[in-house]
Amino acid sequence: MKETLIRLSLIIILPVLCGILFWKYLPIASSNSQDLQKDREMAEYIKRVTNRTSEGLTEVQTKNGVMVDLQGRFQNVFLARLDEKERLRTACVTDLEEANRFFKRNLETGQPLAEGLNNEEESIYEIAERHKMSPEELIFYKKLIKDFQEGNLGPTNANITIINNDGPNEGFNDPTPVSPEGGNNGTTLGQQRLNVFNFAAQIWGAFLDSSVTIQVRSNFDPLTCTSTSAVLGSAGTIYVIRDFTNAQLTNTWYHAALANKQAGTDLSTTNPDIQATFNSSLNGNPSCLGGFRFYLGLDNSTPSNTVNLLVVVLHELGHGLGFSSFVNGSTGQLFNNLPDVYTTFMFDRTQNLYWNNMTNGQRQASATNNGNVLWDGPNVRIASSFLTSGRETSTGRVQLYTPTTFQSGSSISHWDTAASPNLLMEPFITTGLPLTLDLTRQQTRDVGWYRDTNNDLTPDTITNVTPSSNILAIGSTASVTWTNTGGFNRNVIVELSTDGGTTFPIVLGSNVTNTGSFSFTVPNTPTGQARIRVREDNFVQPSGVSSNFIITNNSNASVTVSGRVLRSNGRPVASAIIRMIAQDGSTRIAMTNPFGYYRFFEVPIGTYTFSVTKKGLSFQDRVVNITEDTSNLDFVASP
Ligand SMILES: [Ca+2]
Ligand SMILES: [Ca+2]
Ligand SMILES: [Ca+2]
Ligand SMILES: [Ca+2]
Repeated sequence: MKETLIRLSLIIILPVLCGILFWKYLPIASSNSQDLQKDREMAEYIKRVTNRTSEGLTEVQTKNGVMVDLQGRFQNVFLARLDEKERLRTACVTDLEEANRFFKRNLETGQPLAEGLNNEEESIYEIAERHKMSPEELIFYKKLIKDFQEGNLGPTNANITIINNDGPNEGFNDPTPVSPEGGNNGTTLGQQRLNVFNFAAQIWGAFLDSSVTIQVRSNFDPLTCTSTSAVLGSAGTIYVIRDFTNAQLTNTWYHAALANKQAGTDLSTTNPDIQATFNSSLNGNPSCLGGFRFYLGLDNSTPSNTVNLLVVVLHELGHGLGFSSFVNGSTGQLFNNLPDVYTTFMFDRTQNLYWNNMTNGQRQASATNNGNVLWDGPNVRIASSFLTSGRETSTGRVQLYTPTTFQSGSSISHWDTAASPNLLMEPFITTGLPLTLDLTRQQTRDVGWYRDTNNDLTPDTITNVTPSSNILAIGSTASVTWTNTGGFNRNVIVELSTDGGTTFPIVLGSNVTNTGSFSFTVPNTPTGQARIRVREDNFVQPSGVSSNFIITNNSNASVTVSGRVLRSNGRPVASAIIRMIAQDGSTRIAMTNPFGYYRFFEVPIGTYTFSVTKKGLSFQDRVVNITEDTSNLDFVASP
């Protein structure tokens, strides 16, 4: 498919979480006392707002718990400067030392930091900023590259093998000597190309689970080029398949690698799964894309006049693994009159229909319904909130690329260019894409790359989610434990519901290391219907939910419980026996008066089973969380 290179101007969006300081200074020593005075003011400010001690702060007991005013401390500070070429540089820092490094001088003394400067960390800020990554992300990828070079990248749950399909002395076998760049230590052009492919395979392989090796038949060949445009490469599944053993959907086409995963076996031993072909002409020759070449570094630092091969390969592998539809968008016809798994998640909000339920004419119209065709998969929906555009806010669905003029190869099988921040699977490769596979990971999970750490064809699960007590006091430290099955060990998000599990709006901890337990401070959300959910961070499954428990601010208090016992016709029942059974089995008994009323005094906060008996009548037992005075706990006899 044709890819177009678009150079975007750099737009800096400062995260709102950070305080913003703009200090227009060149990174040189302060040359006069006035500048030094301003530097010292800034240093004072940074020290104050990044102060991470509670010394001198006061605890105040309020009606809702113990409160500490942080007095402006514990903030992150976003700094900006113009560099030697008057380009904007920004960095989010957490202490004065980082700020000094960013400005390349000691703000308190004016001394340049050329000597003591940690160039490595300095460049992390610069590179991270330029590529719209956080320094943490950049450090993560630097480590990934190091591990790759040392051959110990992991965990790898799916093996992706690059099959070198080139002839002697060309493509992956091109013997032209090259210098190392961006962590790629291959000594020939061919080796470096192969290293990029293998690195992309490792990044995808570290995310996906499959017991079947994914085979990518790969070539570098001379492809179309003009002085202003070029085909970078193309890739796709080598075959589609349906109704195989364990297929999640019947009568539905699947990409080869995904089908093999679900089947647990290589469904075509004669065929690899994905074909990838890239343009060997993009080599700096001015007649091909104005002299651009592929950047073969692994560090996502794309020099000018280059195209980042790693990003393009990650993108193309994404298509081959499941990010593509097999519908003929210009006619609306399904592939052999049956849907493919991708189309079952395509939703047209104008027609209010999924693509697999449309007529050819409806699909044809939908293919150019710009901005109104959405990916509707649960994993994408739960993880898409980082997008500031290209997303339906109310549902989390994400727009697919359906421009008003149908573009064969680009339309349908990409995210909409409206998505921001830019996504790996947008149709145009832009600089600054992270290597995280962003929402593509959720998309692959939606189409059926379920988490299966031990590759036994049984999805991983989380069970036995249990809080440390059935009654948690607001402001206290509590914990939750859970059991991972199938070897599941990815980071989790721990969320709280206050409505019995209908919604989980409170995040207790995100990106939590999966040790099977997690401690947290009980938030100020009194409820008798608290539940904790533990799930893979950023994904719907694996997931486990606790039973209801109580969050209260008066756990030592006791309350009054009262109500009425009635016949099914609404008339009162006198002399009915109400048993209130605590979780430790202790039981208290009350009897209704002639008007059907009963009452328990001095009931400790807790969970109780209520059981009502009266000769000739039958009542359902009820389990109730008692968190406050309760006056209308009524029981009505079964008719
Ligand atoms: Ca070739
Ligand atoms: Ca095969
Ligand atoms: Ca975009
Ligand atoms: Ca499993």
